[in-house]
Amino acid sequence: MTLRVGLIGAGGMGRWHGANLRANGDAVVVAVADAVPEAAEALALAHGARVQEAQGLLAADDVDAVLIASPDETHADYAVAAIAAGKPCFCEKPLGATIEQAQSVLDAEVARGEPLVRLGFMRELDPAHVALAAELERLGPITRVRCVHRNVDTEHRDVELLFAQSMVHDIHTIRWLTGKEFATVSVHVVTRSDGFHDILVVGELHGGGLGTIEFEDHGYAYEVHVEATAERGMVTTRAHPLVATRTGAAERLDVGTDWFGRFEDAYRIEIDDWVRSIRDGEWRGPTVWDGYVAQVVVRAAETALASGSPAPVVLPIRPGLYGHHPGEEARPKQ
Ligand code: ISE
Repeated sequence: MTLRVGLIGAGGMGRWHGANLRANGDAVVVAVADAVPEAAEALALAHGARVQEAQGLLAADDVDAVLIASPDETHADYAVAAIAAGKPCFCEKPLGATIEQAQSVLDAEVARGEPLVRLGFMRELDPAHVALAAELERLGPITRVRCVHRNVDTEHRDVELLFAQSMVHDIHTIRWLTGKEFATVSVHVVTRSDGFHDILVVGELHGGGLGTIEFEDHGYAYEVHVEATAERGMVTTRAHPLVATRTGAAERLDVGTDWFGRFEDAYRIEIDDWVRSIRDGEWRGPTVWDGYVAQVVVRAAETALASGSPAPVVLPIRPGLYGHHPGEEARPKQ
């Protein structure tokens, strides 16, 4: 049966996910909500859907599942409402704009006792990341994960926002690959003369190992790489794209300037997997717990930045609902 989706947020991510839902074939967007009426109308028209305000959409009988791609600070309230309505929900990252917002979704889902929200940490579905994780399985315990993340921002975001909006991805990658939680984080930031930043986050992991994040907000291109060292070797993702062009006796790689190109496949695969998982009645993918933990690490990074010293990452006990860490499932015991 076709999955009828209510789409909240008609900006760039909403349009992108909407296009992937349409391409999926087993899902249809039936309602669109956005604070900007013209944006909602344009996207609704493109899908042959109706425009509806978010609370009505969440409650509507003909909306089987909800996709949240609205501004960050609205994610948590809509996710809590989707949980209250008992509807499967795909929520773009971050889970909330603050740790308190993220906590409210965690509390709601734990109280309901069933996972309904899948978080948009799409790198878990990116073929390069998946291949890297598979290779690592042969190489013994991971000792170090190095994440490199370059953006081509034109607007200045403050460092706290870069942690919360951008580096949450890298935090999740480190947790997902190692199956370990952060114990401490330290942060080094150099602000350039143009106001953009070079940031280095060093995380010590429980049970041993290091996770590092090298981030710059205004680089020469959009790039995301991972290099993971294990006891018997090292694996690294290759540069995007898949082809190199030689002309004029030189080789050119069009690396791109945004995440839509780099993660095009990952976005499509995560939406296809979300639709399939609902149809199969089998919940999977990045969890509310993953989103919450990423924000606890972000809070520790903010503390480390302010104090200039490493800050501990203090987590509550993982609720039973989230049974195991995603990395524990992905990586067999070695
Ligand atoms: C953006 O919001 C994303 O989610 C991208 O994946 C990330 O690379 C970028 O830094 C964020 O601003």
